[in-house]
Amino acid sequence: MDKLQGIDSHIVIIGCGMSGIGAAQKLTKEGFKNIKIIEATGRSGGRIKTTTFGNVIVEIGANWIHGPSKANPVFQLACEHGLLDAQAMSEENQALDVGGHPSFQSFYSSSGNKLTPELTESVSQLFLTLLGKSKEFILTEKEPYPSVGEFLKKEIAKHVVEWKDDVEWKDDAETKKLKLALLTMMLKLECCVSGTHSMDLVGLGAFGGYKTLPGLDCTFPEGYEGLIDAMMKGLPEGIVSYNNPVKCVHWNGSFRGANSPEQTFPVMVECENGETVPANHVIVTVPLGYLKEHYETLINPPLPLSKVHSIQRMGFGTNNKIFLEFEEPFWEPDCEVINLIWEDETPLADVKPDVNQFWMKKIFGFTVLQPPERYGHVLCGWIAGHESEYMETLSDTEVKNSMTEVIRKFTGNPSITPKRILRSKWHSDPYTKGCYSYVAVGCSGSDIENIVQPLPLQEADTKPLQVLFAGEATHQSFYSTTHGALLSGWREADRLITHYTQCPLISQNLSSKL
Ligand code: 6YU
Repeated sequence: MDKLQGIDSHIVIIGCGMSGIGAAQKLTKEGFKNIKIIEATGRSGGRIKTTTFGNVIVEIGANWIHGPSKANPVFQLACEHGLLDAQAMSEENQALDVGGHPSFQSFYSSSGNKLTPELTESVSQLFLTLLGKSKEFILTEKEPYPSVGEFLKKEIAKHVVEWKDDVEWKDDAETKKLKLALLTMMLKLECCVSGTHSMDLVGLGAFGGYKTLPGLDCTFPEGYEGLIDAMMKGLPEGIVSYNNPVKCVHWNGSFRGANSPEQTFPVMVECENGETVPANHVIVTVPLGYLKEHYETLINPPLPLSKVHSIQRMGFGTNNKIFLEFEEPFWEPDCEVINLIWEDETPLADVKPDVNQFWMKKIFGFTVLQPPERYGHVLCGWIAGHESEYMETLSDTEVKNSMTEVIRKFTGNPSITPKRILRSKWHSDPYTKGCYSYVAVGCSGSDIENIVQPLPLQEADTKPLQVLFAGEATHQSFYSTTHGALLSGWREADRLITHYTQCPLISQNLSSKL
């Protein structure tokens, strides 16, 4: 790759999240000299965001390395930089394959009781089996229902009928009601996993396209942002222009550089502050949520319709966290997850929830930040969808009061009061507009392919690869994850590297320079 040392093409990367940093990392390593990252906010990391909560550190964005094992590049980098604990790096941890699904654990019901394992285990098993089945339609020509939600609910309805005859499921009406309430909670959890308002919005045919890697999900003891800091240290100083939102990417033009008026560039990045940056190539890594809102003005000439339709079809939703700190734990020492079961709920009823009044019912439960020596007594509540977006509009006091009410109701303990609260507000974040992408009803893998296609679309054009697209939503099988984001950044960097190493004219120029 020494040949590339001479290449002085100007490359602008929009967005300094995992994908943008990944692209910059690969390009600089390969010898590209004129790389600039333009970032709207005052920090690197994007949806990887670690902060402090009282005396502890918490993750406002990405939490886990999903599938921490050899094939996961985020895991590899984290190991290289010494950011994980011994257990996360152990061969045993890497070999564990739980299919990427969080565990179900302690179940509290809205009448203040704890549900027994006899009741919860068979329901958890049923749900996981049905979820597994819903991923199989990626292999078939046609799916029986448009969405994962409809499929799961139809299957649940079939099982409810069979419950009468099956010895194992021979239950009284009250137990059946509780089992349906449990399944409702599991659907809410699934909304958090997929980052969607309802599983009725997630396309059944494409659902199995998401791939999991082996390894038991792990966290960064000192925070996910430590990885961003380590990666940033490997980039040239001053490579990022912060607090500089990009307004428009003008392409297919002939733009002169301020410092080199004799040279022309096919692309020009216009920032909100009036700054203009000419470039040979621009890699756009803004989140899909941002792109959905701004594609009409962000790219000029406008995006081809095939891209627009795919951007509109792909799903991008909200999954927020609500951190609560307590003086003392009310949960058992080894508890990792507290699931909340609203006894009056069933997945089989077709009711439209009153989002504003009952938003808190959408929380599927709380994860316990472990170990207590590091985190104290902190719970993290998870809430997806419109209820999550509504929660963002409330004050801290309103959210804290609602959480206090919920916890007292479910534990039957009227004196439990959280000390402190902190929550994420990803939907109101103007440069993200939600959390992560999912394949919505009507979507297929070809929508992701369409979004990825660089501009201009026609390869015959004289100036190819003017605008390239990366970011988690552009990865076929790891969308919604940090490793998907990193791999997408590497993919677009590789596209440019391959372009220059295979382009005969440039190779000739290079050999004459070397
Ligand atoms: C993971 C996890 N995780 C929780 C929550 C969130 C996410 N993810 P970035 O947004 O980072 O960067 C773009 C930059 O562009 C940004 O800095 C902007 O400011 C900037 N920008 C925007 N507009 C601009 C403009 N005009 N000009 C200049 N700059 C501009 N991933 O691996 N583990 O535990 C979680 C979680 C609350 C919000 C997550 C998790 C997702 C990752 O955080 C995310 O993918 C990457 O960080 C994105 O990097 P990027 O570079 O693309 O964008 C079956 C099936 C289901 C599928 N889902 C499976 C579940 C997996 C998802 N898990 C999620 C769970 C949690 C808790």
